[in-house]
Amino acid sequence: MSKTIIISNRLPLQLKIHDNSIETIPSVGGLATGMKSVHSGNNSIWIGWSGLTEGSYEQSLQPKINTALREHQCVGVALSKEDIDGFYYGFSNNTLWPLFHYFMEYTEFERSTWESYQEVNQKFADVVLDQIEDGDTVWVHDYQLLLLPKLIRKKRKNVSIGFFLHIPFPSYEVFRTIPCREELLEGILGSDLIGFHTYDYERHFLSSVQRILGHEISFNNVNLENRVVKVDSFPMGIDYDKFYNTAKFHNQQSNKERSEIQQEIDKHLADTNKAKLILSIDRLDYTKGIANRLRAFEYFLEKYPEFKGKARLVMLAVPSRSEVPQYQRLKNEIDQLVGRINGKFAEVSWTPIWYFYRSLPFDNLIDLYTSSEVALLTPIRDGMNLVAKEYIASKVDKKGVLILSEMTGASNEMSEALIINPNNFEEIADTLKYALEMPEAEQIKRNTALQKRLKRYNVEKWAKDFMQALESTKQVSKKYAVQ
Ligand code: ADQ
Repeated sequence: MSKTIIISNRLPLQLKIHDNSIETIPSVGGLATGMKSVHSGNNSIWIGWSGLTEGSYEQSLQPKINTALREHQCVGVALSKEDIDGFYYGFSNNTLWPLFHYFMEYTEFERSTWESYQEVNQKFADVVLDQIEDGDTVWVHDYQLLLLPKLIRKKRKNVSIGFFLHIPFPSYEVFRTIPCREELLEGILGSDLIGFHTYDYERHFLSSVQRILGHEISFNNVNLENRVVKVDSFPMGIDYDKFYNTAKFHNQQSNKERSEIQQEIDKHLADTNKAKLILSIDRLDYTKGIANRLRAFEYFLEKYPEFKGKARLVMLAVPSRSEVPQYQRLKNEIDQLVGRINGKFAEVSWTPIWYFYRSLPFDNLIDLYTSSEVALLTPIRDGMNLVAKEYIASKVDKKGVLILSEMTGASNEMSEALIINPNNFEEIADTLKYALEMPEAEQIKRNTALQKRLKRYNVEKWAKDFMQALESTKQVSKKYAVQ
């Protein structure tokens, strides 16, 4: 019986070693949730790195680790610290991540990290080839594994391969600057189906394929000598019911049952002079436009001083890639900006910014979503941005205003939000004023339309649509085989 193999850089669980035993903590992230319908029963396996580098634990524990992974239908790819430095921090996050997000000034190209990227993609391929059989279906995820589809296809002709990119695909003019552009495109083209969050990313990819490799494109198909590769957009959704139902449950909880953070928020809301809360949540990453957002908020308070004491920015930044100097510099910049703005505007009874630099448990995240009148999300570039969708899904009473950067994939599907250019401080300041004063009836009207769409196109539907499209490419391949 044929099976499905999901492959991502990280496995959907975390491993913890306690003396002689292994604890597995399943991930609750969007991808793991979305894959539930695909990664279920005994008919699928998930291949990826476990998060433990070779040599960081006793070798005698390896059989136990393998067994623990097997219980979750997972198979680990063994990576050394050098692999992680070169492949992950190096080529993936110092070359591909900034380039694909149009941060060309941050993009480094080093032969050694490119070599490490090729070696690690080969390591993934070796594990996959060990597991795969004719007739199986493979779904490869994201920018760390761009070479993998071709490496699998080279050895296995009779399998279906899908690839999905979670970040933007840049325009041809940007993509062409990378020295290994042919190898990257050929790597992805090992697939039968290639998926992006938006139609724009799809067009950019097709344009690069045509102009760099010279392949013929018809509609959204790439015609290779002996195969057709289908390219399409699949905007990723969220687990809508989980956010909506948890928010509903929190609204019904008694005071005693409420989390510490919610009790603090309750105290704040009980204050008759309460300031409205403007929420922002992201990983601390330069693509998310956090520094821009702070400067725009500062400008807003200068332009509309009547909001001093009446509005407050609640900014949650999740530590991310904190070993990379670029990210450390960004953290310093943000610390300074928050300090400067708070120092400049604070009053005895009001501080303009509440800044949290940490990861919060899911329940606290929901509390923040439900308690904020406005969400201000200003990425400079973002493949999709799930926070925007989660904020709207958590608004059980349909009240709340989403301000969203036009540079996110999510803005394409969320036209009822207030869409802004993250570099235009004038526009952000005016939009913030508009959002804080928006009548409730307008909020409800906008959010009713947004929620309807998000509920229908949830993450499960996203995974199902992709798998169905991959299945239908098999028919096309068969036709080619006959001709
Ligand atoms: P990310 O860049 O990580 O994902 P995003 O889509 O916003 O960005 O997802 C972040 C996730 O982390 C959300 O589900 C959110 O709930 C969670 N999260 C954020 N802050 C948190 C906190 N403080 N504590 C706990 N959880 C927190 C990449 C791409 C995106 C794309 C996704 C999915 O960069 O563009 O939308 O993959 O494809």
